[in-house]
Amino acid sequence: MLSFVPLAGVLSAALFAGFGRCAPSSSSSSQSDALGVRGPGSCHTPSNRACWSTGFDINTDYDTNTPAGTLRTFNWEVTEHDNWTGPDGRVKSKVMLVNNQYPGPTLTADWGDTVVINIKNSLRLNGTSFHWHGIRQFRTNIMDGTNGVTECPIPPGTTKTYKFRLTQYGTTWYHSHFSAQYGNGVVGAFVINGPASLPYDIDLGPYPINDYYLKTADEIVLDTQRSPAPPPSDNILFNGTNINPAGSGGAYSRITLTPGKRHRLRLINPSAEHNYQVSIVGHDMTVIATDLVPVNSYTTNSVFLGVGQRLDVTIDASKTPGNYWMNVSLPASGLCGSSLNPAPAAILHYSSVPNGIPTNPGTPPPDSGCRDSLNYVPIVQRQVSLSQFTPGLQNTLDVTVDTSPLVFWKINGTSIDVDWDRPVLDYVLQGNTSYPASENVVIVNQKDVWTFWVIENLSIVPHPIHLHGHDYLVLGASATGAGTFTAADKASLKSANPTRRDVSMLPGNGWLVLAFKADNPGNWLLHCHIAWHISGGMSVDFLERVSEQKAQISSADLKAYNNNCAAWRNYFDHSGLHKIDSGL
Ligand SMILES: *[C@@H]1O[C@H](CO)[C@@H](O)[C@H](O)[C@H]1NC(C)=O
Ligand SMILES: *[C@@H]1O[C@H](CO)[C@@H](O)[C@H](O)[C@H]1NC(C)=O
Ligand SMILES: *[C@@H]1O[C@H](CO)[C@@H](O)[C@H](O)[C@H]1NC(C)=O
Ligand SMILES: *[C@@H]1O[C@H](CO)[C@@H](O)[C@H](O)[C@H]1NC(C)=O
Ligand SMILES: *[C@@H]1O[C@H](CO)[C@@H](O)[C@H](O)[C@H]1NC(C)=O
Ligand SMILES: *[C@@H]1O[C@H](CO)[C@@H](O)[C@H](O)[C@H]1NC(C)=O
Ligand SMILES: CC(=O)N[C@H]1CO[C@H](CO)[C@@H](O)[C@@H]1O
Ligand SMILES: [Cu+2]
Repeated sequence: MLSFVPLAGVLSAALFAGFGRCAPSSSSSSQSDALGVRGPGSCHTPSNRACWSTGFDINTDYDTNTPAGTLRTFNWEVTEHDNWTGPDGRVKSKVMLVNNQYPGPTLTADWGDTVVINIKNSLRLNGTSFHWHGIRQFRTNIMDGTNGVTECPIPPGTTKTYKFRLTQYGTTWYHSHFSAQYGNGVVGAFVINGPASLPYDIDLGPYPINDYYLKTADEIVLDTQRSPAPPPSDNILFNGTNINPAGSGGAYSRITLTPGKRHRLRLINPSAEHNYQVSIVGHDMTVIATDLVPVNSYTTNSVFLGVGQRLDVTIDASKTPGNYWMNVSLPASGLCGSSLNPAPAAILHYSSVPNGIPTNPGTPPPDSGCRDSLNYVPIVQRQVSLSQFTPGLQNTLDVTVDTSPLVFWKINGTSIDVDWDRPVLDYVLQGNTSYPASENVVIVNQKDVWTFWVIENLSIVPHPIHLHGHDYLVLGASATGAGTFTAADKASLKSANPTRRDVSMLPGNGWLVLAFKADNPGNWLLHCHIAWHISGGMSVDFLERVSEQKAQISSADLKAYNNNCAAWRNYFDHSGLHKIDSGL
């Protein structure tokens, strides 16, 4: 884990810190800091996290400016394990792990770096494919890792290389997009160091909090095909660990705070299903980034994280030194997840006192009703003109669910069902516009304009809606039960620098209106991030600027793509195995 050496107490220095441009200095973006990490210039200090390197700081428009970076290579192997004793002390019949770790290794790099990740698939039967959640993949759609869309799955026994540039910075994660495989453990954190909107002393690193099941993801997929009600989780893990609620093992996650210092914690929700609220007894959190978008600091006593979302927060160790609970609470409706752990928690421990079990239970935060906050204000601003938004059939995507004979989640009347053997990219490369209905494509041809989308929920279940290849503007979301979007609702939308991120909640029986700019040719999924829902078909595929896609693929990437597809077809078509869900 990376942590910056605390050079100065920022709790007082914070008063003087603005978002000022970096002063010119002789440092370059390849300079080393005290820990030997390449990237930040000498200006990126605890009292001035807003600065990164000469010419690059928190105000830099990262969609158009990227610092020079370095090349970093990672070699990972995905393996399968039976009767694996998990972190909460109980045995799982099967897991799939990256480099034998759960969660998988953290991918750490700097803003502007190019990363190369070689994935060796050593699973027994399953293919795999690695998606880099929230990464813009600017003009590198072929590296998006969505099998059946941008690539064929990687067959067992082979290696595939992903290579892309990090134009954004902050906290994200990666996961398999091969059916619900990430629920078996093929998941990890992804940290891109860069400037921050608030000074802090210590970076505590990524902190995933996720639902955890003793059944395999493959078993739960079958269960949720028969009945749409998801199973309760067996536990909720904090940073990969917890005691188990049966009291038969495991250990609490302990976060160590240094008294008097400000800490940055990178919260990630890599769950299969749970959307939850996080609070810390006696302590506020200050949000400084929503997904990969830095925001004006926003102090609150609890935060909501839907599946796939990240919030970078700072925590001041300014209270009486002691041990404090960090709690997760699920909405009382049960529609956003339920757990057999009735009081999931971790411990915040001040380093100046002995470890211990906290005694103050604190007060539960208000029930979020499974709605996320739209109060976050991005530092690099975007705005749209609502006069360019005419709600209608051409931009409305309705979500419905069929429950008989099996459960299918649909968007715009169709459950996506990708063809692992023939990704959508094949059609694009061949100039074949006869896309099968089962690919659920939505054509976006206009160049560099803002496109507006109304997602309407015709189900009572809230859904975390994720878009690949773009951060989107959250123009508005209704109250729960508000029904469909009407012309009158347009007046309630926020068009001037609204919250921007890559996952936002669609309220139950309500609507979500979002906008993204058609500035990145590619095939990009918009899907519910509940593993059981996308497995059941809840996705569309935006075919963005199809005519420009082929030209942006290098001949080496094209060759690797075709070789991998040939190897996959050779494997799967003779394996006797069958795809049992959408494939995503
Ligand atoms: C896993 O444990 C089960 C039940 O104890 C046993 O039947 C099975 O053979 C074990 N599998 C392996 C691969 O060890
Ligand atoms: C994936 O692996 C699991 C566990 O071995 C197996 O049950 C399942 O059939 C496999 N699915 C595919 C499509 O390969
Ligand atoms: C999370 O776990 C990792 C691996 O055990 C550890 O290195 C890291 O310090 C933990 N993070 C926090 C914030 O405690
Ligand atoms: C926090 O978790 C602890 C341990 O499970 C529990 O005793 C306490 O009631 C919880 N507090 C809140 C506010 O949820
Ligand atoms: C285009 O794809 C469709 C569906 O796979 C196929 O039937 C058709 O033959 C293809 N057209 C051409 C010209 O290759
Ligand atoms: C929804 O599907 C219909 C065909 O069933 C199609 O005509 C329409 O364009 C689709 N909507 C969008 C927004 O693509
Ligand atoms: C707003 C809206 O259309 N709500 C619908 C949600 O879905 C249920 C069941 O499909 C319908 O009964 C509601 O009318
Ligand atoms: Cu969903």
